[in-house]
Amino acid sequence: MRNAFWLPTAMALALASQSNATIFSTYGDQDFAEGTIVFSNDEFLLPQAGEPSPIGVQFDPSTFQWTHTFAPSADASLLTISLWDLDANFPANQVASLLVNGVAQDVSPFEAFQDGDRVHLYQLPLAPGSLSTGSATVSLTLDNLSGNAVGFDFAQISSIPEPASLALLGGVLSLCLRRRGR
Ligand SMILES: [Ca+2]
Ligand SMILES: [Ca+2]
Ligand SMILES: [Ca+2]
Repeated sequence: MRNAFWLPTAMALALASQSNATIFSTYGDQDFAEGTIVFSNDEFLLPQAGEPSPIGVQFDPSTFQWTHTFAPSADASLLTISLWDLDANFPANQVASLLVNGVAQDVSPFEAFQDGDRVHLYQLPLAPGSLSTGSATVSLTLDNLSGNAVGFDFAQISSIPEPASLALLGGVLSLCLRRRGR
């Protein structure tokens, strides 16, 4: 009986966690998973064919921007930006500024990974009301790269998983563990 109970519960948990975040807009498409090592500009650029500017490789210093459009929403939201080879271990901020609809965002998350040659998905919570107009123009300034090139794979705006759903998941999980322990 134990397995008969556990399997459907695990499936329910998997389904619940998948439906937890809503994707509002994706700019470009994801070609590299978090943590992928890419060895050259050419290797990074090959799968970017056909994607809109400024997807591709950027040099120092540069400012580039793109616009997300979506149905207006009051949801709390998360901006994910995938960059390759940011080399945040160099002094100062390699992402010097990030504006969303002209509002400056915290750039400290871009210092989180100090390794080079890898793709990282940087996740930035957006201020409440950021999705109210149905469009978000993102402007990103690179600086202090020491001649390095940085790849831009894709960007995405999604909802933040709701605490209520997480609490529900936690409750179901603890119930499962209690039953398994009997
Ligand atoms: Ca692609
Ligand atoms: Ca740095
Ligand atoms: Ca891409």
